[in-house]
Amino acid sequence: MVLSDKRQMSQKERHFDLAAYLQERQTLVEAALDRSLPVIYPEKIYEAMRYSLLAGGKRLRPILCLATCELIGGTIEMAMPTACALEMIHTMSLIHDDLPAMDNDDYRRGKLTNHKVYGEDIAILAGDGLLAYAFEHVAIETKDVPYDRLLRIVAILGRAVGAAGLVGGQVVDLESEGKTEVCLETLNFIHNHKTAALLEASVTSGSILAGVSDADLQRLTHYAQHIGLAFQIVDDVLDITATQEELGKTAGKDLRAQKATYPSVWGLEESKQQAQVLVQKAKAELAGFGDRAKPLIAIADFITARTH
Ligand code: GRG
Repeated sequence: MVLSDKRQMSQKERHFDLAAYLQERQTLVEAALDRSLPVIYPEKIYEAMRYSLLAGGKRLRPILCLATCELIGGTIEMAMPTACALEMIHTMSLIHDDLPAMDNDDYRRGKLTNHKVYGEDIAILAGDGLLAYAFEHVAIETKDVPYDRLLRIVAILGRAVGAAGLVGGQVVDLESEGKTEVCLETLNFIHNHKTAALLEASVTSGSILAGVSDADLQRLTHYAQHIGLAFQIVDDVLDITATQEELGKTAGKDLRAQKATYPSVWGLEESKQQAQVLVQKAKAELAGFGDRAKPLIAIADFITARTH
């Protein structure tokens, strides 16, 4: 074998096909979500919950949960109920975020928002139903995991959702609306809570299910915090640069609402650079895991490369 063949071969071996990986994981997650929530009486609420839960989306949170569980030596089966619960929580937060009392959006994931189809009353209840069901689903459906780990998962999910997580971030976001001067500290608080908290819970819960050590958990937590903030910076950039078709929701909303965003503080180019720096820091946290961390490394790169 000549040197160039060898070089090509080792490049091939090193290559990780993220698109194929994401496609395969999305299919598994979609099927599990579909099975998780059958329609029973009263049908209307189950249909409303399923409408948003099965409306597509990247399924990034469940995929991260499955990936970290496997990284630490666990199985997809162990993590799937938690992965589904993370998507139920994420979906309920989107339903409530889209309500007229919050962001007042008509489109989400390329479809009419839940309240546009079912009305505000049912949309609120569909969100509440999904939130409660997420915890029930983890508790009832998780198999082959010691109870002490399961209890930690319940605590992690509760913290990520409540005032120390999504709810707290949303409150400060609402308070900051219309204010011309929002400092970087406040902006970071909002997004560390609204966006990064659930991504962190996705990464840590998967690894805890598999019995992660304290040292590895710390590395994975740092990885998640970095990609969480990078994800939001890119989200703010895409709100300016992407189309409604690409986003599946109204584009340019932040500018019109005069919302403080990373591009409004740093400008577009600096925001893109800051996101890159965070992704590099995230990947550096994975150095000790070797080749097993390839999916998490590729997902970190995907965060800055994504177009929706
Ligand atoms: C959690 C009890 C409770 C209430 C909700 C409304 C609210 C409190 C919080 C807002 C949370 C929120 C909407 C954060 C934005 C997070 C974000 C970046 C969403 C977009 O995530 P993607 O791009 O979406 O992963 P897809 O559709 O691909 O899943």
